[in-house]
Amino acid sequence: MHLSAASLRTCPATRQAPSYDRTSHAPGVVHLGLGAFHRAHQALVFEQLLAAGDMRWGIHGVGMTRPDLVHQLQAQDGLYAVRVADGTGVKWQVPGALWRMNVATTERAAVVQAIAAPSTRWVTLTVTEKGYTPLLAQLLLDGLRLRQQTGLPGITIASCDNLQGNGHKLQALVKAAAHAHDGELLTWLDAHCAFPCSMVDRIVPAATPEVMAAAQEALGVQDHCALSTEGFWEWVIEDRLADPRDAALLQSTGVRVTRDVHSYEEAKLRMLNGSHTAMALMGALTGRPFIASCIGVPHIRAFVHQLMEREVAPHLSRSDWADYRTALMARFGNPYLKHSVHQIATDNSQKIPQRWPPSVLGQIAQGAAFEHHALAAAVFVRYTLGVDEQGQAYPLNDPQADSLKAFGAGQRTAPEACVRALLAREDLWGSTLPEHAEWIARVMHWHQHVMQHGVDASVQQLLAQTA
Ligand code: CS2
Repeated sequence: MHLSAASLRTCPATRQAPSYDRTSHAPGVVHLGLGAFHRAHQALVFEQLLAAGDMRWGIHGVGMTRPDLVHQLQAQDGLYAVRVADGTGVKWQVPGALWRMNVATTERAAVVQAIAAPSTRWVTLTVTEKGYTPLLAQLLLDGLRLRQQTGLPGITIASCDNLQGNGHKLQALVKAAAHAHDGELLTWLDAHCAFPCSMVDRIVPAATPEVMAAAQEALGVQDHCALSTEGFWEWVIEDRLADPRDAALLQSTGVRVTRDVHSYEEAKLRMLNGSHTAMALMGALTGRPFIASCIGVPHIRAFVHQLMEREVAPHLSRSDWADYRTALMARFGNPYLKHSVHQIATDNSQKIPQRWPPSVLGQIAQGAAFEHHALAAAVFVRYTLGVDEQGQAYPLNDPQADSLKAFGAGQRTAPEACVRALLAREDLWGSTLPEHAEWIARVMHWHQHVMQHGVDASVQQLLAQTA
C-alpha cells in the first residue's frame, strides 16, 4: 500500500496529517518547480496558513523537468512525508498543501489556465538558476495576459531561486518576453502585479532510498516522494506584494517580510551556498560523498570557517552574520541530511557566479587576500577533469558540461593554458576577475598544488600559511 488520501487515515503519523478539507477549494498558489526544496519549504509555510483555516493557500504544483515525480505525486494525491531531523530530534509531517499537479512540458495549456484562474493570488518559482529562460517568461506572460484580458486582479510572482535580486531578474525576463503591441499588458503588470525578491533557506537534499525506507517505517505505507530536511528554515521576502495584507499573514508563520532582502540574499548566497560549492567540489575529488562527511574533516572544517570569516563576512551587510555562520557550521554537520556533494556540484557554471566572485571582488577592493577562494576555484578547475583522486569517473551535470569537459581534458597536457582559458570566462567570473593578474596567478598556483599534491594537502598547506 502506498501513501494516499485513503491510506493516510491508517498511518501512525496521522497526528501530523492535514486536518482541513483539501477538496472543496481551488488552489490560490501556482508553484513552478515541484522539486524537493519547494515541498519542504514554501509548501510548509502555506500548510501552516491552511491549517489555520485560510483556504486560499492550496498549491497547484507544476513539474518543470520531472514528469515521473509529478505522476508519482498524483498517485499519492499530492501527499508526501517530510522528515525534519537534526540535533534537536526527529519528527515526521505529511503536509496536505499540494492539491493539483501538472507537467509544464506536456500540459502547458493547463498551467496557463492555472495562472489565469480567478482563485490564483500567487505564483512562486523554484526552477533553479538555469531555469530563467525565455520559455519560462512566455509561460508566465501567457497566463498573466489572460488575467489582464479577463479583468482579474494582479498577483504576486515570487522567485525563490538562489539568484541575487531574483525578483528583479524575473520581472525583467517576463517583460522582455512581451511584444511591442503588449503596451497595455506591461502597464497592467507594473500597476497590479508584484515581483518581490526573496531569500529562501533550508537544506533539502534530493530524496534517497534510505529516506523512503525510513518513511515506510514511520508511516506504515510506501511513500515514493518522501523527503528529509533540517529544522532550520528562513524565508525573507521583499515587502512588495500584490495584496499587501499577505505580509501580516506570512509573518504569522515565521516568514520575514522586509524592505531589505538584499542583505539576507548576499549572506546566504556567499556564506551557505559559497561554502557548499567549495565543500562539494572538495568532497567530489576526495571521495567524501556528503557535506557532513566533508565538514567532519578538521582541515576542511577550518577552511570553511576561515573562508566565511576572512573572505565573505567583511563584505556582508547582514549584521548577524556571526550567528548565521555558527548555525551554518552545525547545519552542515547534520548527520541526517546525507546531502550528496555531486548533487550540489551540478550546474556549477550557473552557481559559481553568485557564490564566489562578489567576495573575491570585495577582498580585492580592500587589498585583502583571497587565498581561500583561489583554492576553491582551483579545485573547481580540477573538478572539470571528470575523475576523482582515486581515479573514479563522475559525470559533469551542467548546461556548460561540453565546454567544461574540453577545459578538463587539456588540463593534464597544457595545464597553464587550460586554467587561463577557464579563468577568462566572464560568464563564470564576471568582467573584472578575468583581467586580474594576481587572482589568476593565485588560482594557477593552487591548481598546480592540487594537481601535484591533492586537495587535502593543498587545504592543509593553505591553513598552515594563513595561520
Ligand atoms: C545547494 C542549495 O544544491 C545547492 O547548490 O547549495 O540547494 C542549498 O542547499 C540551499 O540553497 C539551502 O537553502
